[in-house]
Amino acid sequence: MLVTIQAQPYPYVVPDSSKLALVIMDMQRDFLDPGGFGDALGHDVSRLRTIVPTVQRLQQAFRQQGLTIFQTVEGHRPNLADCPPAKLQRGRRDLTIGDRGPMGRMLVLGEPGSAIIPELAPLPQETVITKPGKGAFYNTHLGFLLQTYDISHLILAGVTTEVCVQTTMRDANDRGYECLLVDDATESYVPEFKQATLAMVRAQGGTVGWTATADQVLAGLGASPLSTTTS
Ligand code: C5J
Repeated sequence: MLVTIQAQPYPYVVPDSSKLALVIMDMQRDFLDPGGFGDALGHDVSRLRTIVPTVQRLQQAFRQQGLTIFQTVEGHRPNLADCPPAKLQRGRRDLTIGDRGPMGRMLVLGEPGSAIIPELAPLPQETVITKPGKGAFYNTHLGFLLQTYDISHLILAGVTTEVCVQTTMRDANDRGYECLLVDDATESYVPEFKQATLAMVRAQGGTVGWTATADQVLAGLGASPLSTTTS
């Protein structure tokens, strides 16, 4: 099915919906819940929660249409062997990566804080990419999976807009993927950073790609813009 989404800076066209994937980034407790990594960095984590219903609507629409969904989780092995010293030393406050907080060791895979929030829990057949870096391609098999599934178009959602989402979108763009960032399904701890990222993405005729609202994406997919989920 041809998909046309009314986007900025101009319509985003997908020749066939089978080539489209939704990539939901890092909607994990460490970034969204009090006591997690985002909180330890001194951020107001409640800002990120505001997008959950919108991301759910996208997730539900993709599921209903049988389209591909990936989720990502930022996290490290328990021995932190995949965490470069430069990352470990950065942003040090009272607690940092690997330290024990109320949700277990921060940004360590398998700990309660690394889990995707229950509202967006993946289905067993959906792929979760664990990544040690900000971008979803670095040291992961996302590129391999996209090639395997013959995906060429990525719709991005999740957190945080200017860090993991933007890093992934720029990298995907360089790899030849056509990327659209859903502006009300991504959020940042710093509102100005989100707005700047959206502006940068669509500047110069779409340097990095497109932006659109969730309603515009759902309309393009022929899904009801008002659909909600109860889970
Ligand atoms: C950060 C992320 N901000 N998911 N990670 O460290 O954006």
